Amino acid sequence: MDNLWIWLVAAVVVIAAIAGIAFGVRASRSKSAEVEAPAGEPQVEAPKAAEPKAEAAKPAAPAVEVPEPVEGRLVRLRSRLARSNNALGKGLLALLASDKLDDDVWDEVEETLLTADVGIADTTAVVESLRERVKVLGTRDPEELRRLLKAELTAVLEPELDRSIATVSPSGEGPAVILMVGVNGSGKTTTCGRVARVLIAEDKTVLMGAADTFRAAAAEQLETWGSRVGAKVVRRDAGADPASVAFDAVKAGAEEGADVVLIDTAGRLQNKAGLMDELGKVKRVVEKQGPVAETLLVLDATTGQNGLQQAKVFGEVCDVTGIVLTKLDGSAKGGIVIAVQRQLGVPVKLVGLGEGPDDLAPFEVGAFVDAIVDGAES
Ligand SMILES: Nc1nc2c(ncn2[C@@H]2O[C@H](COP(=O)(O)OP(=O)(O)O)[C@@H](O)[C@H]2O)c(=O)[nH]1
Ligand SMILES: [Mg+2]
Repeated sequence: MDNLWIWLVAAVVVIAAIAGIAFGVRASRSKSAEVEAPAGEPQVEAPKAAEPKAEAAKPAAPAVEVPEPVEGRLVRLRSRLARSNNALGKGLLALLASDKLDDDVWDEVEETLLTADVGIADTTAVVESLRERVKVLGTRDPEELRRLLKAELTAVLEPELDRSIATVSPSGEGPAVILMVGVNGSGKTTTCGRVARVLIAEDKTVLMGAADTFRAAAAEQLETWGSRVGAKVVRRDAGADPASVAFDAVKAGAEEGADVVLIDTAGRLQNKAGLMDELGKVKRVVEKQGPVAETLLVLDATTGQNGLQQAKVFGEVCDVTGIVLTKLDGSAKGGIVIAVQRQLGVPVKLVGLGEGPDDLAPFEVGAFVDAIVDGAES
């Protein structure tokens, strides 16, 4: 019995010793692994060392993104345009395909156009002309009617207008200054960024001025775009005089030999006199250094008649040379393009069809009409 006890104790001691040795070996192995890893296992170390490097490089040299080509952008974004304006094209074609094209049908055609925000003058013009041509040609062929409808819509959109964005100063000297105006939330800052992105891709140097000094966030938003696209931004603290920021931006642009200076302005529309004072001053101050090349009015397409009212006020306050119609992707009323152009007598030059950096397209009458009449396909 005694012997058995001795053996048992001995066995426990031996087992404990073996376990202890094993644990010790493991512990020292993992310790040595910790210590040795950097030298002995470079493949493990590599990503560790690379990570902080990549992080450190980020703020210093952000990667400048390259945009998608501008040519054919409207065609690429066609499905968004067609989706949002389905009611217009499909509705009109369905009506024109009616068994009898009587007064009631023509009244409905008129109503469809008015509902799509086309505006009374152009609606009347389109309907009268279409009616006349259908009568003269005596046609009931759907393809022929589609062609006639497209021709009428094209005509009221005035395809002959110059829709290019000026990138050369009218004086021939210094940067081309582009003022971005419009009410808050219409998409001015976004448009500055997206236009800069395209110009930079065309090898132009662009500087942006944050003349919306009413909110600190506005200048930050512009700076974010600036670092993303590779454009320098001139800004001051919130509350600074917008005109002097604009002046500084144009001055810096001239000194640095920038091709284009984009001025992002504030759009408080509390009263016309205030707006006139503010934008008038920005323009006057900028023009001490040379004429403004372009004043782009940014309008939110989803605001409909309200947008037209804004267009009227801005048109009276500043010399608008082009319209940027944003958020056309969210509007079921593509007719606003026709109405706003008519209202101001200046062309729609760019359209926004989403929030992405490449969702701004040059406005092309043909592609637009095809999209709203034919829909997403063909
Ligand atoms: N869906 C859509 N959103 C847009 C478009 N353009 C701008 N936005 C959005 O509208 C909001 C206001 O834009 P912002 O540039 O800050 O307007 P600002 O106050 O005039 O400078 C932002 O959330 C933009 O992303 C567009 O074409 N489509
Ligand atoms: Mg803004």
